[in-house]
Amino acid sequence: MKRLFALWCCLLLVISCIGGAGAETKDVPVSWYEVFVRSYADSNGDGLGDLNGLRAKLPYIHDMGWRGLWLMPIMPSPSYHKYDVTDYRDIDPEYGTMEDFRALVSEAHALDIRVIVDLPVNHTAVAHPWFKEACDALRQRSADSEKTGWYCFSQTPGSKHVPVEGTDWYYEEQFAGGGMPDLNLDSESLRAEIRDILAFWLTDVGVDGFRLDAVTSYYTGHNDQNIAFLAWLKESCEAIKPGSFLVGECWTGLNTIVEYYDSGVDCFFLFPASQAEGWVCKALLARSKPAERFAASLQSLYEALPDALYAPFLCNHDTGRTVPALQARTLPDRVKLAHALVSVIGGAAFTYYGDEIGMVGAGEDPNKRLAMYWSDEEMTEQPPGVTKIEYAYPSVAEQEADEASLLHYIKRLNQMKLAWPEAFMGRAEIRSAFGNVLALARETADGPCLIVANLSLKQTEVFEINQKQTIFCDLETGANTALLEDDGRLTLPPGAVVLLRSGD
Ligand SMILES: [Ca+2]
Ligand SMILES: [Ca+2]
Repeated sequence: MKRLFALWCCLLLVISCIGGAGAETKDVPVSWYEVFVRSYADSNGDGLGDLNGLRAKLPYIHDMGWRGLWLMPIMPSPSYHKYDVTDYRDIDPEYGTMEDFRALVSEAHALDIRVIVDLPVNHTAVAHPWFKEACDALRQRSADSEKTGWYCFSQTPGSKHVPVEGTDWYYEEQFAGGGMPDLNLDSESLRAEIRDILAFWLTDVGVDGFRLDAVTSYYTGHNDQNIAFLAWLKESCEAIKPGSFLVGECWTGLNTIVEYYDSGVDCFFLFPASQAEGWVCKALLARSKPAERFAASLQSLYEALPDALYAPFLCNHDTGRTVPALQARTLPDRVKLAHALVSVIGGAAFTYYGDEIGMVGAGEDPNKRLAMYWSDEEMTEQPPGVTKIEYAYPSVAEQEADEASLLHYIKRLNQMKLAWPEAFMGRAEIRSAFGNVLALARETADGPCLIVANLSLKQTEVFEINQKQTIFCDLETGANTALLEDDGRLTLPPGAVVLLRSGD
């Protein structure tokens, strides 16, 4: 075991010259929280989560250690999920008013929490006035309506084409059956409108950026055009409000995600690390060599995108929840470790609401968007269309009363990251990956750090650490704590993640 860290000291000198993530990422929060407002917290007793309900939970979010907040769409929409917008400059009445939202943003900022909103501009709702005006113009055969140029109309039928009633025209709809006509993002006048919408939210309302929905569908099958449009979005936001944060949903493999970073958009969700088939779950469910497996995945990321801001996550509103993916209904320690490994990857790590208490849900979309389980007394209505309502782990109230709970673990994880954010930002050097133990090094402004993780739920071997290292922070899934002895031997309890720094 001694060989693992034999070169530790001299290698540190090497990485101190390489450096970490770019300076521009330094201010980006390392811990983000995704919220589906409808299922989160209800303030007015109508059963639906709303902005004032969420605002009342900001102290909880802050106390849990999240410093970034992504709200799924809050603009007016006929659907429960609101990814089909009818007005890009307002708040859905189910969620409250623009004044409610301004108050939410203001209070979040006072708590040092950044707020980004979902921006679905691949498509609108069929009920959007733009689309109605466009269809009316087609029916009246008035070719001069500006709005007909804002959608992808065609007179050729196709698998993604839906007839426009009363005409011989079709509209393109990439998300079939949703009543969501695709916008024609080549239209100069539509781009001017989108730019105004960006300015409205960034400058007038004061949000900190956007989560960009369905970026591979802007121009389906044409990554180059998608990337060019994203570059235009990023440049527009920078011109409006420098430092605006953009994260894109590019639901593809690593090679394609790498290409999308050419757009200049701050980051793209790291789908290859997420879900049951992703890096984290695969490593933790492996029969052997979890550290080698996980390290190989990390190495592929660090080589492909050495200087990027990453956006790792385990699950979101479109994917199955983490607990079922990990086969961990009775294994909270495995869930804890999975959350830690997401953060170990480095970057702006996103947690989906409810994952901090091990909520479950898979299959139909509404099952993945269940009411936040605050307590048996405090919950919103379930989303329409839900086919399975199940809570495998205790409520927030119960977990708050239990120091050993998943909730308290997530809180400690976020606190560890807040104490030394740079230790969890950007590319790392893989020091060692052997059996169950992974060791990663990062250079930070406060000196080099070493993260050592036990990827198994067994008490581990003892490893040798350079004697100038001290434990900065340690995170355990159970009651036993990591032990660094004077002779440099480090003992790692089950699932332990230890952050070390150079001794003074
Ligand atoms: Ca409500
Ligand atoms: Ca499209």
